[in-house]
Amino acid sequence: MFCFQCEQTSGGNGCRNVGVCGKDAVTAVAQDDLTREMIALARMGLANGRTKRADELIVDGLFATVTNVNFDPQAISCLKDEIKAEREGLGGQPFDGPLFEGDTDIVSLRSTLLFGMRGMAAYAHHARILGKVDDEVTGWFYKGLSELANEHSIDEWLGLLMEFGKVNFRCMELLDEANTGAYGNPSPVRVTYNIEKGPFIVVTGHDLHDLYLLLEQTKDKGINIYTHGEMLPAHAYPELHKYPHLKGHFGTAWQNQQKEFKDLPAPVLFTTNCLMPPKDSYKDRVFTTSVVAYPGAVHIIEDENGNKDFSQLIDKAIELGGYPEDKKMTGINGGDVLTTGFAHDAVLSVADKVIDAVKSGAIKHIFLVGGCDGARPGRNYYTEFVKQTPQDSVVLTLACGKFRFNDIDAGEIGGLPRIMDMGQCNDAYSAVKVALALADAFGVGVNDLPLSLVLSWYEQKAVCILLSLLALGVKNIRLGPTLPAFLSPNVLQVLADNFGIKPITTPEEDLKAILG
Ligand code: SF4
Ligand code: SF3
Repeated sequence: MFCFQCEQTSGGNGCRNVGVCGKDAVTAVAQDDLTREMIALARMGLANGRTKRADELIVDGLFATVTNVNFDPQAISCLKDEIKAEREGLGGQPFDGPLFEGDTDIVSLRSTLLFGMRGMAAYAHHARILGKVDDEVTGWFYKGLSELANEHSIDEWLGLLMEFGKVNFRCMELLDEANTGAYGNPSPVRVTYNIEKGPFIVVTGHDLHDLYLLLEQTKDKGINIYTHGEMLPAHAYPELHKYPHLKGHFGTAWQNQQKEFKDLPAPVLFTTNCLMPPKDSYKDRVFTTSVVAYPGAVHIIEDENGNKDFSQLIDKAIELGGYPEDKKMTGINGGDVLTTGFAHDAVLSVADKVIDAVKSGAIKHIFLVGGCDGARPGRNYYTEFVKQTPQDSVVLTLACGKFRFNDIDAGEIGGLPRIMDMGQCNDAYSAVKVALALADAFGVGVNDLPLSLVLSWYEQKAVCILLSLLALGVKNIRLGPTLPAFLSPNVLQVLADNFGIKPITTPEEDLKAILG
């Protein structure tokens, strides 16, 4: 096996015998075979026309190879066989070209495009489940996968990456339309860390529709629902918030799950990444759905009408019974309340206030501190960075990296909290929308705003978001905790020269450089 798609890759250059994430060689090889089958199907589709089934298989196949999603070689092989059958049925040829071999810079650029597409596939999948598909987005998966099999100059690869970044921005917009169309526009809410006594279920991942289905099926059953990780922003959507048994939030970011789930008297439903190999202490409480899978964990399937039967999960919650008494919990910094819901609609509804505050100097700087969390000790940078931001600045945040600081009470500016959670990683769409609106109001470009992006990455959704930001012309992004192993020195240099992208250093130095 060889895999270097995520930030925790072995030795900072590649996992070779087994993944640091727990992915074994059999699964890794099966994922490479699956990727080759998707390339073959995409080439066929481009030449002879797409089918609805092929559209879905390509999106789901790419999503299944995202880090911490699917650890089940059998599930991966089944997907691969289905894709192969679809291609053969349509008369397409197989593809057995290289994925990660060849000239270092070309491997780097090809891998960047592949990993970006894996991230975008996750977003396209969530949007499709809510009935939203977009021809430009779906069509680009065919184009992008086909291009992986073609030879290109470095400039051509960079052109493809920028084109992809724009399409991924459209895909995030599509998912925003899907989520807000189904569940309303998020509005700011305070979410408790307290767990009430009695049976409960924890839901993690990004799929709001899965949460909705479960809320419906647990109505009036005496079972409470708590979000975990990237599901936190669900509380802000009116059509989900209205369920009185959606009570609060449990736990912090994904890398703490083995510790946090150990003694949990409740089952956990994984709707997406990041799933870690479950420890024996809680293996029987892990339930997966959609493209997430782990050998031995109960997998809940979707029927032909798009429904899911969660009765096994519900029975498990009743069997485990929850805590005998209400339980007080806190975040990493000891806070017991989280706020979320500052997506584009909420922020733009107070745009006048924000603009006035910037004009008057009450808000001197806006930071976007967002992205993935992970296990590396260096990620403490983000906690310290936020703690050291001056009182006359605002911190916008999104994705799961925020659990390092979102329970800190950082105070308010002009009635707005200083730390504002815009949502999940895909809500980077909201951040861009707000930035563009501010730039418009001030009659300047985005790069001329008193705005700095300090991002953390771990898996491939961060890759597609980064490419979108670059494609939109956002410059001087600080990225950490380490730079991607799949970016070769030459490719990195091009990104530094063209976009001013730079690695994080220390909170003190970076703040000084930004504000000085
Ligand atoms: Fe290694 Fe990351 Fe690939 Fe897992 S996803 S095998 S940790 S590079
Ligand atoms: Fe987190 Fe896995 Fe990336 Fe959606 S849940 S941001 S790491």
